[in-house]
Amino acid sequence: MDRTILKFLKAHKNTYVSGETISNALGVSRTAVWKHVKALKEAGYEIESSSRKGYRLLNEPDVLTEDELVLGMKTKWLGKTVRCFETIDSTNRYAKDHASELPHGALIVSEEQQSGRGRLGRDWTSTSGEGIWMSILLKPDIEPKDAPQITQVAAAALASTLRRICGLEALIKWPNDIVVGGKKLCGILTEMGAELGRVNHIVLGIGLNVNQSFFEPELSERATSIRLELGEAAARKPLLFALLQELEALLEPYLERKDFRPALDLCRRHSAVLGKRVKVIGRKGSKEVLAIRLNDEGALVVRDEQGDETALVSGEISIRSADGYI
Ligand code: BT5
Repeated sequence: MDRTILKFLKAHKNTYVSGETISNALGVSRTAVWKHVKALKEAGYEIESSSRKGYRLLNEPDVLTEDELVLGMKTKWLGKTVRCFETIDSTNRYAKDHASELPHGALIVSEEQQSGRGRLGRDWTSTSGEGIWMSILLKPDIEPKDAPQITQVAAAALASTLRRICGLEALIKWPNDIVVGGKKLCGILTEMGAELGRVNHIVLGIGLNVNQSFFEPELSERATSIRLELGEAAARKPLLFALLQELEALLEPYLERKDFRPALDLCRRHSAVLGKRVKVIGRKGSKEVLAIRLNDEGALVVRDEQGDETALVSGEISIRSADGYI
């Protein structure tokens, strides 16, 4: 579909523009305009047509299509190359497989994922049209050991955007969850392609529950959505644009000057675990400790019953509160 006609209608939203005006402005035939408008209507756009006055765009569907994302993106470099899917196995898998041909900052979005991935081979439920399921490809000049900081930058951007745009008390459950009211609203999966000492690419995967009105029994105890929290549906598009802007603003100092401070400050301010007794679950079992602080590298410093302090690096660790999910 020709994006220029949609762009023109958006620029004149709620006012009539004649087929002739559009055809003259864009150098396309009136029949082509008519055909595009028909296709847009079929895609869910509410457009009034009047033989006398022309066309009037009244409402746009909340779809995450390439047209919508390209036309609405407010960032400088993040998400300037966009790939959108109706359905896919996993946007992280796609970003990884196409990492060599896609540029730094490319955005992959799908309305649905059939095999959405969590960490350590776990699944991520990604029902159609109800969330933001996306991956961002980054080609940063950082060392592999610092890759977990990208997860922290994303968590900071998510928490602050969800607070600002949705008014939610979003907290960061180190290292990769955003929780609201003790339930998981969002998960982050950062995967890396690296050689010895050098990062080739990072795939930053974000799954954000937006409009689910219920979850399957195995998730309902611990998962939530923006809709369940606010009691009404939320528009995904403006949220996605705001999130990418915030992410870009926090990534820039980090990628350009290794300045992790702005993201770290947000992670500290909006932490769900600091000052709490938590259970740290690793490969070798679990242990109850006190979460004391995030150090300057973004590692979680915990103190055990003997008073010994350890800095945990995110990798393969999960955290639970002493008596529940958090
Ligand atoms: C995560 O893993 O939280 C990372 C999730 C990343 C998903 C995004 S979506 C776009 C991109 N493409 C992908 O294929 N993945 C990324 P982890 O901390 O391991 O948590 C996984 C656990 O969260 C599961 O075992 C479930 O218990 C729970 N879970 C699954 N789906 C959920 C959902 N929609 N909402 C809340 N919790 C969920």
